[in-house]
Amino acid sequence: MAEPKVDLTNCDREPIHRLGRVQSYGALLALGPDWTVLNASANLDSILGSDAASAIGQPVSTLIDAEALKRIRSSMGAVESSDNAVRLFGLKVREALGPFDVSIHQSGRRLLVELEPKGRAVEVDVMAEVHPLIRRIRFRDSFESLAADAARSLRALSHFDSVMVYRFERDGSGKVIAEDRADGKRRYLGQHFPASDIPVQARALYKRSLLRLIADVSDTGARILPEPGPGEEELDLSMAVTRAVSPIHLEYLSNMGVGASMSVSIMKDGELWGLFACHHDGPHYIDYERRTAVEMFGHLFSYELGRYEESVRRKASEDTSRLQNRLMSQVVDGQDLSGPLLAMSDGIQGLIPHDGMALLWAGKIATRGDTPPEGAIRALADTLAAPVGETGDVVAIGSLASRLEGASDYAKTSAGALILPVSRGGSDFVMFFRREIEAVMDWAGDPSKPVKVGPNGIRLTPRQSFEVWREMVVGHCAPWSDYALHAAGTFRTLLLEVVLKVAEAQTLERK
Ligand code: BLA
Repeated sequence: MAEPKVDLTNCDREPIHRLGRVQSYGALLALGPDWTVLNASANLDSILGSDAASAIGQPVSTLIDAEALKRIRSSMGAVESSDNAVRLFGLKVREALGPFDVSIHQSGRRLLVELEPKGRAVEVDVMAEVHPLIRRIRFRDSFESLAADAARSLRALSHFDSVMVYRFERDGSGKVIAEDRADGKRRYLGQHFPASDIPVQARALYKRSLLRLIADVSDTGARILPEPGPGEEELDLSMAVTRAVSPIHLEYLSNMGVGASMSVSIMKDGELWGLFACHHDGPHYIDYERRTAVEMFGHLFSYELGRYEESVRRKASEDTSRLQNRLMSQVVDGQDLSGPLLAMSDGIQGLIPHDGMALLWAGKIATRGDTPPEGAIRALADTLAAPVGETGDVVAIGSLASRLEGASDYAKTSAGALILPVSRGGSDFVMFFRREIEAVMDWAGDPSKPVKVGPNGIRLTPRQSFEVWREMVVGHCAPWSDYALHAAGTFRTLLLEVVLKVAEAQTLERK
């Protein structure tokens, strides 16, 4: 079945796990239940010295020595699920050849065996190298320094020319939050890119398979034989370490002037939080054993990230209860709440970053900092009153223009809002406003302009990607983070308690 043509408008549909090719650094064999070779990559010859077409239909024992097969078989207990590959390093696959790193996993009903010649001149103990680097990754003062330390360590371990930490926002777009380069320069630090640069199916794969090596951007790879017949599909290479790369992404990398790329997933709570994106000027291969050490490093960083966010959360809840105590004491004094609440804008800044704050309380409006005009605040409340009154949830708005006419007039200073309904009737609100996201980038002298323009034009360069992202965010504020939403939820609960206390106090006064 012919796949629909993939272009820049339907990237999310490209079946990147079924391209029918492997990268040239390894050979792939697919075995049936009786260990007969059903598929072999055309480069079997250059990797193992055996012709791929003639290997098909033969028992695997014609390709791999009995001793090595025994080791493979005895390690197979660990292949419980297809997402769990067995790794064997330095295996003597054939007496006459050097050692291989081997990955074995189940894909559908086939067992995929991938073989990478180790070709190491000197024996190196990667685990001895990774240990001190891992010890260095301990959270100290700020998250930025943790990310920068990690980028530096990963560059030392992987020998790539450049390592970036790329963090996803809630909308799937991403930002480079750390960059460590051999030439000491900063090229992409602080820059944003649209979600489409890493399509959804690629992100889904990086959640299952945590390391992706693209060893040579100019390598078109080797075909897996035989080609599928009518009605048959290419092999599912989702978990294959030699999976070949989408031509669109290869074009992106080559336009970027990159010769090799590697990404390592950073996970948080089972979700893809970000990636280490590693680049090399020329082709760059690191063996499976070193890649495994890199992956371990990624795991550790993910763990430290979780600990860091936990500590931030703890501090936020301490800060919130301190705020609550302050508010409560003022309520007891019988003060009007608007003043004290607005005065808290600064204290809340660390929990909910904002440029302005408004209270719509018993029909009156009080504001601080940059907010939309009063009429717009009331109109906004009207659009929310009914649905919000029912669910009582915090509402995050990235672009007020999506709800209000004329919002572009004040978007520069108040582009988005976080709204906390604080009465059951749905008429009282605390609103936080945020100005339009900073979308200015200094690309002066940037070498990432197209090196050559490929079939898909210049869209496939970071500079153009940035432009796409910039167009998407006009009139938007920076995305409200999960953390701000969580803090807003806690803050709202606290306010409801305070409102209740005020009502009680007023009832008492009346008696
Ligand atoms: C994959 N795109 C990727 C990856 C990264 C990026 C890091 C992971 C694979 C790798 O390590 O190279 C994007 N790389 C970036 C960005 C920066 C960077 C943003 O260094 C910024 C500094 N890409 C596009 C468009 C499409 C696209 C428009 O820009 C589709 C039409 C596709 N990107 C694409 C595909 C993959 C990908 C298909 C998956 C590659 C694979 O794993 O097979």
